[in-house]
Amino acid sequence: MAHFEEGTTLDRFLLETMRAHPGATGQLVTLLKQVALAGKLVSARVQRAGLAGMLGAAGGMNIQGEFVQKLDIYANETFKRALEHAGVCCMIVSEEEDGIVAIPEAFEVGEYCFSMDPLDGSSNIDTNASIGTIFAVHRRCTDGRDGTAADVLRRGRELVCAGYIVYGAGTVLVLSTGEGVHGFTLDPSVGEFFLSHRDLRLSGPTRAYSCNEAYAAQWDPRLQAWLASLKAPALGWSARYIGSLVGDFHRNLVKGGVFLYPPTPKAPKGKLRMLYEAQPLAFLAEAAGGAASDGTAPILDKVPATLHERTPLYIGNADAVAEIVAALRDGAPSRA
Ligand code: AHM
Ligand code: MG
Repeated sequence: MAHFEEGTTLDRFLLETMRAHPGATGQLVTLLKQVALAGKLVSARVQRAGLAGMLGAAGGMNIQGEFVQKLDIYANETFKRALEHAGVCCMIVSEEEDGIVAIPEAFEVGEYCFSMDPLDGSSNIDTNASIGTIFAVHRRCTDGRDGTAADVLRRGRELVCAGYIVYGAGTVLVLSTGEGVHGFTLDPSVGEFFLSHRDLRLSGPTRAYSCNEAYAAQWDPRLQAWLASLKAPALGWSARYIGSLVGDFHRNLVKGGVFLYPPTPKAPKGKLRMLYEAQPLAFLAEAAGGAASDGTAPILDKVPATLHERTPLYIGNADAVAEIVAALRDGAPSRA
């Protein structure tokens, strides 16, 4: 892969990466440029939403709730509009839509399938905590004009690209085509993403966990025992939970850590969705040297049966994910 200096624009990175792959049609570059465009639009709207959320809090919960809902819809519509006319997609799947979103007849179709959670963690908007867009890109495997469920209900290892845009203190786009994981920070003064996190790695021993510990009593007792075993002061673990998957994953990718969303008796498959949350983040985790599991098998080896299928998720540094899988199988390790 070409060597990129920090400060390289996203456009230059995409074009030079494409040139390094003879035979590339340019459709993926166009797709990712449209993702970046939509991300800039949503980022601008999220920044204004923070202000509106503060005003709404004084006026009552209903207005605020309605606003949050509007922002979810805005993100969904913005990403759909940005991608449907570019001639690079044959279908879109969104957390906000029950079925496949077809490309309108007025537009050309392309070879890629785009799956997304347009605004993950949107319950955090009014707290000004990080939220984000998560996306997964498949190259279609069926013929015909429109893509079908068979084009996306595949092993995560068949993804050609995955990424997210986190709207936090800054807006950062993180992506991988399988060769490293790179982050680009939006400079709002010029409206451009610049390479800011080159070759992010999930390496070294983990010392931070992210989970909603209020649910712990409902988890597998072996997982509870693993969590309890981390709390010996000498081990130096910290808990860090935003309650926004994309924000928690980003923190762990930059600083190291493991995220858990285990199943409970009431939610035997957990909460998070396989196609547009677990698979793309697992693709990034593995490309960064980390791991992702549903508790028994790597997420990337699983095939979702439906567009909105849920999965338990353990994701982050490989040592911690391996420990969790072992604890769920054999019981928690002794830290003595
Ligand atoms: P969403 O996609 O509707 O925003 O829901 C998913 C979110 C994740 O971002 C986050 O990890 C999780 O829900 C938090 O759930 P909980 O409030 O149960 O801890
Ligand atoms: Mg989500």
